[in-house]
Amino acid sequence: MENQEQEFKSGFVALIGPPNAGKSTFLNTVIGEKIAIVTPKPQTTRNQITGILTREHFQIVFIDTPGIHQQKGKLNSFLLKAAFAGLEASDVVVLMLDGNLYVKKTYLIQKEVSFIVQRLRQIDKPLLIVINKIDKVKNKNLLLPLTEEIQKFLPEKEIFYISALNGDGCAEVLKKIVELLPYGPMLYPEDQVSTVPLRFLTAELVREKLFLYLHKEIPYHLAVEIEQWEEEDNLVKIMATIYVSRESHKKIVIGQKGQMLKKVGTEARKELEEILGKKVFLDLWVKVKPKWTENTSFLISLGLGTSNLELG
Ligand SMILES: Nc1nc2c(ncn2[C@@H]2O[C@H](COP(=O)(O)OP(=O)(O)OP(=O)(O)O)[C@@H](O)[C@H]2O)c(=O)[nH]1
Ligand SMILES: [Mg+2]
Repeated sequence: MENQEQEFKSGFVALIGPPNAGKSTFLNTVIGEKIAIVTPKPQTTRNQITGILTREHFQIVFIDTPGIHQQKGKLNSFLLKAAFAGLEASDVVVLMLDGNLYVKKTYLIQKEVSFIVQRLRQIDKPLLIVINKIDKVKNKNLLLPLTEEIQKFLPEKEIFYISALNGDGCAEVLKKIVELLPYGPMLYPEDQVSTVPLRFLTAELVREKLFLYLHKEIPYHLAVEIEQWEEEDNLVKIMATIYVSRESHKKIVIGQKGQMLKKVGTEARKELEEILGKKVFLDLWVKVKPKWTENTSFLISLGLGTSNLELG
């Protein structure tokens, strides 16, 4: 028994990178469950989201983080804080990059990643570079110049090529992470896959559908808050508010004859029913809250940019 404990490895692994690199997709794939919402739009993730992978000899606690970018505004500064806090809390760092984006535009890497690299240089932690979306790279020869470009500013770091979408290469990344993890005890119960509370996941699922169906600036100016959560025998009654920053956005979120809100509500409800194994009654309301993205106390009340690690 003693020997077994000594061999057990555990720790936190931060998933960081520019928006839209596939961090949340990777998290869901390796955990085998949908924990983090995923959309084709950048800046989908707004909090630290944990995914826990437990096997006989290790427990990896992944911390998915908001994509790092340098846009201005209070909401963005909250997101950045959450991303860098994830980095600070981790034992191993995975820098994820969208390989398909950069094979066409290698010049972009320097611009997008230098800000992250600056931060990485300030901390002394094992770092893996993961080039994602290689299922989309038809000509694999193009990965060579991309690799050389990355090595210019991140020399001597091991580079992995994966598809988070179909799982190719993910096992090799996991194997390397386990190698780098410190020895230590199990941090969470072995059957726990996340520390994300169900209420939070519910709000996220609603936000995911809104992100999928709404365009331009609207997704970036909305937030979802769960107002009520009542459980009965085989039914969960949930009331949620969708905050938008303008009256014109409210009209679009509701849609003609309420169609958009209905579509969003139905899709989120179906997914929730599967997760909860219960019938769900989901009541969505839309409220205008002007300039909420610049309202510090409101951002705090929404729990934006924060970690849910302590809730484990
Ligand atoms: N083809 C392909 N698409 C991928 C892959 N991984 C992620 N995607 C897609 O890329 C988009 C962004 O994925 P996310 O997982 O939300 O990216 P993210 O890094 O978490 O983005 P933020 O939360 O905005 O920082 C989604 O449309 C995914 O389906 C992959 O391996 N191959
Ligand atoms: Mg994400």
